[in-house]
Amino acid sequence: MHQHHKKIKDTAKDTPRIALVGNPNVGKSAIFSLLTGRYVTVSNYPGTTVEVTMGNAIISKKRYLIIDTPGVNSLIPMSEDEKVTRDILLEEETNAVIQVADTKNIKRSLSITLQLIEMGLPIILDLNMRDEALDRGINIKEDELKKILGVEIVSTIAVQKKGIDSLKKVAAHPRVSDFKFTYDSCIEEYISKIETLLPDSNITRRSIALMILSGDKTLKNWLLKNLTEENIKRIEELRDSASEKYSLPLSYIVSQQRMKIADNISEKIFTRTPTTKKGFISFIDKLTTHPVWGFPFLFLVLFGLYEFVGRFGAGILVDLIEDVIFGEYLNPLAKKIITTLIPINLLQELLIGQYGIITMAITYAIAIILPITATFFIAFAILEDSGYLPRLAAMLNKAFSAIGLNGKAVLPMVLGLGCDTMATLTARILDTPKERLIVTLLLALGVPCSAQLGVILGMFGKQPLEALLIWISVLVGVIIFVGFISSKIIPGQKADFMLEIPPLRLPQLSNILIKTMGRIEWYLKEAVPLFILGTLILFTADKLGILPLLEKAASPIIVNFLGLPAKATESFIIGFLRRDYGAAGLFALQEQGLLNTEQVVVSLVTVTLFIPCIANLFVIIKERGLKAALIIAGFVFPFSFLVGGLLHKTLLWLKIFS
Ligand SMILES: Nc1nc2c(ncn2[C@@H]2O[C@H](COP(=O)(O)OP(=O)(O)OP(=O)(O)O)[C@@H](O)[C@H]2O)c(=O)[nH]1
Ligand SMILES: [Mg+2]
Repeated sequence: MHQHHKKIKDTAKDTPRIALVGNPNVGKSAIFSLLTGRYVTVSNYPGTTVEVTMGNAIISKKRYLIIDTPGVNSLIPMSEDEKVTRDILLEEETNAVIQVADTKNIKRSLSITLQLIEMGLPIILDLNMRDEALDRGINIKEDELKKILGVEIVSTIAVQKKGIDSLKKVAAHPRVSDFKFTYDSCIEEYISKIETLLPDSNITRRSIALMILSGDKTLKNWLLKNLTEENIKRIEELRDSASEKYSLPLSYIVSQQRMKIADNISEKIFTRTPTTKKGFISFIDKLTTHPVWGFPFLFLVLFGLYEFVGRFGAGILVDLIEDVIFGEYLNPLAKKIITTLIPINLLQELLIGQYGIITMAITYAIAIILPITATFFIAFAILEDSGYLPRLAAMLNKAFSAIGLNGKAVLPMVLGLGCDTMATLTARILDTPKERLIVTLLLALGVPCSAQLGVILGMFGKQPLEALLIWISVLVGVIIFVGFISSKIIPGQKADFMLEIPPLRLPQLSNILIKTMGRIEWYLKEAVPLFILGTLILFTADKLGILPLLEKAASPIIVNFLGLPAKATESFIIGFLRRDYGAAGLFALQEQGLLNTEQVVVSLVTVTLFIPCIANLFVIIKERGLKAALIIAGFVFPFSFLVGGLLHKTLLWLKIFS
């Protein structure tokens, strides 16, 4: 297994460090941005952050290194992103931990606070989302809580930038809590036995002993590194003999007892005056998750996407930029300049020929894909920030559990519509390797990413609605079919942990704009070089006379089996580099009138299922290993053509578009 969290660089060794830790989706990244001035993705669903981000902050005239971590439900990690956070605390010296808590859910947060106290770390408790707590009539007796825990407590509203100054003020003076609490005598006995065998480290022996007793397997490497084999063996014997004394798993017993202590504290400090506010938002909330009305609502969302991205982005904006700005001004201008300045024919063609860098790569990237992607990014950011995505995931949970995935696994699948590469990283929030593998496979196979989806919606915008419906049905069918088969084939368990549903929120314009700009920048940096590379490949192949040969060689598949024009081969070649580029090639073919409706459906189904883009492939290798990546690619590639071909035959046979 590879290491997820990178060691913090030695150059920053003297800078004191503050780690932001807390449950998922409580606003850690939002606080991080406020402290450091550095933007990191903030979204309204758990699992936004799956890697560590660092940034500098000046607090009381001193420089600090602030570390943003993935959210944790417990510091005894169940999933890989949780392990990242635990490992920071275990293996890096942190001078302070700011625990960010959701004030509404203080009880849940206190359980993490207790674990941090157990670790002996200097902590500050930040009660965030005070606005939402107040809305719900929730009040926390901060002074009381401060007295019980003996640590500094501040309350913040990250989205309104409130309370950050007081947070900074106390951040310079973290305190180690002297709150003591114990487990039942049998557990305590084993804790003290194991403690004596453990070395000194960044966190207390007691907390490590509790991790061991809870059967934390992710600790193994650390133990091997820091303990003698003999001691490890003795520790394992102690752990086994302890767990024999209980009929339930020790991890459960320990967390139950800790939770009880959290409950007791919460009872003393938590008050709630019932509110009767039932506004528009709570009406929408009911609608989105309703077992029946949820589906019309989903349809409404999809329709909105289709109108905004497919019609407005791919229709109006693309026409404007491609036909007017590029077609009438930029490309003719570039042609004029280049033909007068560069007299060499080959170079001219390289820039402005049929496979020219300007006329093909740049035009596709900027004139076709950019406007579509940008509109999609905006729409997607609104969905992300409103909290609709986890609701969608919860609604689809039933369908997905039939194919061996739980509600948590649906989220990465939905996020794949933004970017498959990022979504593959988000698979880290899943608890079992089996689920992570299935999700990775399905993402690589059948979930179109934003750029590709945008182009596809743009093409369907010019076709009858049945075309789009067939495309959706085939993809959903393929995902369910392959998901079902793979859940039977791939060994391992499925976890039945349900996804936590955050409240619906009105998205903030500023966050949407920052996020969209960030994504556009990322798109331009990542996509354009690959577009140029793809164009160079086509250009060279064309000049060397290979292109016709390739088209001929591929013609049994492309022409005979899929029923597409031979020129579509080019789209599949560049589709190897990026899915959206492949789709853009088809977009151009359609514009030239070379594809009829049936061919549009077949080619888009094939190109959607077609292998993931290079970036996604690299992430698959990084996350799941080379072998898994090769198996996935080796399956997806022929499978996409198989489905495309079968669809072609079926459509012909049913005479749907003829
Ligand atoms: N109303 C309100 N919303 C907040 C506040 N702080 C953060 N949010 C919103 O809560 C959501 C989660 O914020 P993030 O900063 O991504 O949370 P996180 O703790 O980093 O989440 P993970 O990385 O998934 O663990 C976003 O939609 C934020 O805009 C707050 O004080 N009040
Ligand atoms: Mg985060």
